[in-house]
Amino acid sequence: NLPYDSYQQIEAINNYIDYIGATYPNVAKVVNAANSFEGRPIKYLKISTTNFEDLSKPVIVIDGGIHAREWISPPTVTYAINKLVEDVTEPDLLNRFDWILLPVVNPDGYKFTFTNSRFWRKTRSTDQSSLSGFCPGVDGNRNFDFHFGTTGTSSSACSDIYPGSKAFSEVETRVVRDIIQENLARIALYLTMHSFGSMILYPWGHNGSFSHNAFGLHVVAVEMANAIDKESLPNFPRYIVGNSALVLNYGASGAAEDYAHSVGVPLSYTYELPGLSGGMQGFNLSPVHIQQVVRETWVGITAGARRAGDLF
Ligand code: 0X9
Ligand code: ZN
Repeated sequence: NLPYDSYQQIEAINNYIDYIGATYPNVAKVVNAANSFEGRPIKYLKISTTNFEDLSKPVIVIDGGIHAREWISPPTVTYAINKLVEDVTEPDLLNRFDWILLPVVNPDGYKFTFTNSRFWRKTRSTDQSSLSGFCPGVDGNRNFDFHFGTTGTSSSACSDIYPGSKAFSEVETRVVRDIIQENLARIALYLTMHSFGSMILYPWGHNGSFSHNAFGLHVVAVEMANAIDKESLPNFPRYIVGNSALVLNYGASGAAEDYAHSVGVPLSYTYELPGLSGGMQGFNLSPVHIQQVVRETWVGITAGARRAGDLF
């Protein structure tokens, strides 16, 4: 198991994924999906109690670490791995679903926040075709192919919300796209973990309009938030749920949760995990809170999974 009293380097997270795959080959399979722009492996786990060719169960997909500085995100995904494989207290969730768990979508950016710049957000790619300067990096959560580059973006490559030269210009977002596409017919629930703000957000985030499944999205969001709040602490803010653009007061196009929903995932959410302070320090949640956040978030995931399974 990984420690949850400190933030882990990318190498430790990758070693943990490999360790799980090697130690529990009957339930967990490591996929080395691609190498990042700088050549780091982008690894995820497929967790299934039947064989990996059996395509009969609904799938739950959870990713983290698309935004590099949001350090509380990857541990919520590795903790889900722990609870499904090493410390199984809810075997029904393991038996009923196949799980795809990708703790760090953006390993280059994540590494950079440890070595160079704590509040780096984007990937680390350099795009020769960019006319707007020589700044590295694309905002992964603007790079998906849904109303690409229309709202909440900047055409300046130096901006933190630069969407890239085109949709899926980044190998990191293509990994998420391919997971969604490969499992499309079976994905009951997609969660993408961010920070911060204690929010559960659903489509459409590009413009604040409501999807055909808005009631379903809202009901399951309430279920998850309520489950989390029951596990929460007095010094933590209550969760807020709602349409991404309306809750955040900004539309943002090309986001993962909108993309997944647009291609057919019925229940698709962005979690904004707790930050406990404002400004940039919200990304710097003290390590003393990791344990609490991963535990309560797991309870939210379990509530969402059960409800998604019933509705699927
Ligand atoms: O702006 C984002 O990408 C997310 N917030 S963050 O502070 N983690 O960067 C919110 C994304 C909300 N979803 C959509 N706009 N679809
Ligand atoms: Zn984010």
